[in-house]
Amino acid sequence: MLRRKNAAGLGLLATLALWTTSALALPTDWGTNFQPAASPVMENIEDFHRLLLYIITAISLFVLALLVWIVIRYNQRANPVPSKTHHNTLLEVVWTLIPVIILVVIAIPSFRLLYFEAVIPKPDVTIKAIGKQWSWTYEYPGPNFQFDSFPLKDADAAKAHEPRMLGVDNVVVVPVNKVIEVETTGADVIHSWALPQMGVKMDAVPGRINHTWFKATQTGTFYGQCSELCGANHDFMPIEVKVVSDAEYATWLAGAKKKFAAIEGSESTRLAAK
Ligand SMILES: [Cu+2]
Repeated sequence: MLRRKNAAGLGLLATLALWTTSALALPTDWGTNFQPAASPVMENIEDFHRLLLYIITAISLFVLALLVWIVIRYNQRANPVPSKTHHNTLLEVVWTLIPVIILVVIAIPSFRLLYFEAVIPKPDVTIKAIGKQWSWTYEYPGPNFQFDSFPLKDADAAKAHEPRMLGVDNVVVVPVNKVIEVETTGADVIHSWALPQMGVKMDAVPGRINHTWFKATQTGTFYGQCSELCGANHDFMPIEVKVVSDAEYATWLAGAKKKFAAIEGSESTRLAAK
C-alpha cells in the first residue's frame, strides 16, 4: 500500500517536472500541455491559449465566488425573509456589457491568429502531402520527385532509435527558417496532415487541394499523425518531418532527386519526356 502511494507521488513529481521542462520533442506520458512550439504559428497559438486560460480561470473563480456567497448569505436560515426585487437596470446593463467586452477581447487576437495561419507568406519550398488508405505520398514539385512514406515496423523503429508508430521509412526533409508551403489532398477518403509542434493541421480532401504553411524555427525531427478518422489503419499514418540546415537540405535534395521517381503526370515530367 505504502509502496503504491510512493509510486503515485513519484508520478505526480514527474508530471510537475514535465510541466516545468517543456523541452521534450515528443508526446509524453502524463503530459498535459502542448508539445513545445517550433514555428511562429504554434507560438501564437500558445499565446492565444494562455490568454483564454486566464480569462476562463477568472470567470470560473468569479462564478464560484458568487455561488458560495449566495449559499452562505441567502440560505433559508441566514435570510428567512427573501427580498422581492425583480429589476435592477444598472446590474442588467453591467451583466450584458461585460460579457460583450470579454468576447471582443477574445475575438481580436482570435481573428488575427486566423489570418496569420490562413495567409501564406511567399513560400521557399512547396511540398504536397497526399493522404492514402493508409500511407502518405509526398511530392516536391520544384525539384520534381515523389516518394511514399510508411511507418517503420516496431523492430526497425527500435533499431533506428525512432519512436514506435511515429517513425517512417521515408522522411520529409525541409530547411530551417524557411517558409514551407504544404498542399494537402486525399487520394481516396478525407485524411488530415498534422504536425502539432508547427501548429499545422490541414484536411486532405479528395478532389481538392488545401494549403497551409509552417516555418520551423529550430532543426530537429518532428512527428505528427493523420488526424482525420480515415478507416481501419488510420493509426498507421504517421508523419515525420526532419528540419535541417540549408547545406544539409541541399545535400539531401541532390540525393533525393536521384533516389526517387519523378512526379507522375507533372508538367516537368511531361516536358522532360518530349
Ligand atoms: Cu488518414
